[in-house]
Amino acid sequence: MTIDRRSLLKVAGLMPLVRAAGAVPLLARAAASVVNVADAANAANPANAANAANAANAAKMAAGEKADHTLRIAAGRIELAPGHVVSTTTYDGQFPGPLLRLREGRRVVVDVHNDTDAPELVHWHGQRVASQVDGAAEEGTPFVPAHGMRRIAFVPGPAGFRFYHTHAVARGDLRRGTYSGQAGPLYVEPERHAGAYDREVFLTLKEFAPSFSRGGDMAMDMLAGAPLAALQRLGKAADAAAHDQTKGFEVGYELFCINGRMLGHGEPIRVKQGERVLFHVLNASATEIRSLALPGHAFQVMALDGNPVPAPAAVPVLWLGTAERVSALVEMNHPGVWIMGDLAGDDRRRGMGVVVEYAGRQGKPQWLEPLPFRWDYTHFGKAGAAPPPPDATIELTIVKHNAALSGFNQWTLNGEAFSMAARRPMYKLREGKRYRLRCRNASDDIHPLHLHRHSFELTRAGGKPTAGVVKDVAMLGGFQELDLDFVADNPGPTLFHCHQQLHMDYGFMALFDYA
Ligand SMILES: [Cu+2]
Repeated sequence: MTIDRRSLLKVAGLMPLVRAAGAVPLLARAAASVVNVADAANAANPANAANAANAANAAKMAAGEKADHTLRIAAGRIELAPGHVVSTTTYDGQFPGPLLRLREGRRVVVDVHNDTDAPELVHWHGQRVASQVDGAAEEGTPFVPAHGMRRIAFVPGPAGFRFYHTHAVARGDLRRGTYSGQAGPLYVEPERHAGAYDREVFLTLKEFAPSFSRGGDMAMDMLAGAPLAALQRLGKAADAAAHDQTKGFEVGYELFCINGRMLGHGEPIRVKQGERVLFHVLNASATEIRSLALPGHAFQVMALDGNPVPAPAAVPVLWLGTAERVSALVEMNHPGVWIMGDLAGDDRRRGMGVVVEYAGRQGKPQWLEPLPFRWDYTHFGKAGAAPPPPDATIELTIVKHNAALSGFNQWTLNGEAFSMAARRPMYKLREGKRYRLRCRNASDDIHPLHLHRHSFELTRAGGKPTAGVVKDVAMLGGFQELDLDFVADNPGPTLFHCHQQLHMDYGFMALFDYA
């Protein structure tokens, strides 16, 4: 089954109309049936043509201008499997939210309606947008008022696999923030396509039915690199100084799903031998690190967080911190009926997987445990290349204070927990300069670190120098260091934080501003 690339581009503007599971077989049918409608819609919308490549500027939006996309935030119920219906807040009544396909450089107008009782924020994760549009109150983005609407406009980019999600603070309310169903995939179509593949499949990994517990079972030994003694000493000192010697709350989940369906309850991904499938995998978890394996198959990693990697490489397992994306090609060369799923057996048995079924094959889906494998970003980097030296290095030392806030762990960066009341910029950036964030983790947790409105280049991970891997979220291992370089090329308040909802809600944030 081959999707014609041109047809896909043509239906870009209509994708929000395709409701339901977000898997690409649907997309393929849509491509065949609505191309003419999409063309007509584009032609009928002068905003698309007239404002192509214009800078996003809310003030310029004519009152009568038609929105290219509408998102509706509302309480709803989603059926993950028969007997497993969850009540949560979603976009357009579905989980994941509709796959939005935008064109790089072509301005879009989006109307965000909020039918809930609480103010909301939609964050355009991984895109180079203005602070007013980005969807982070910490940066000054206005809320979408409860029972209200906010119209925004921006120029999509950079090209690649992005996503959108709520940026509301949840703290102790597990119905709020990224614990809810407010997440959806977004693809910014590049001007030119690279890579030979037959079809694309978008997979959104997500847990529901959260609850608090003491202690967690987060995978710890899956990242390359070794703990640093100096950071372990810092962590020990913080533990000794804590008033409460117990561990803080963690979040666990009862239900797990891919594209909104538990393993065995969604449509299988139907493939043919010899087909080359490009999987776009999104970890939309609030707190968890996820893995994905397909027995007997290798993933050829082509892009991380939507950005092509310098050295595509084959791996047996994908590992994704919260909010990370991996685009990986799989050559379907091992016929059977397989479970593509998480390595965590409990999570897989409670839904974290999807069946891959070869044409003409039947039977019970099979799972085989892959050999142990450590995830190493530098595998995909430029070998031997040295990144340009930064103009300045910003050191950030991360410390956990056990159960310091009513039983929740508190997080500090250089001794400071982020305060929304103060919103004090930790550092003033100069436009055009290249900065290195040297992140030092004095805790045993893995932190998926996220920089808003900018992409960064990994320059050292797990103790190894690297270059050319460009991301917007990267996992920092327990008691490890991670160097992230970025160019200050998008003025405005810019948020840096751990994407683990429990961490960001309890101090693990820093605000940068431009001088
Ligand atoms: Cu964290």
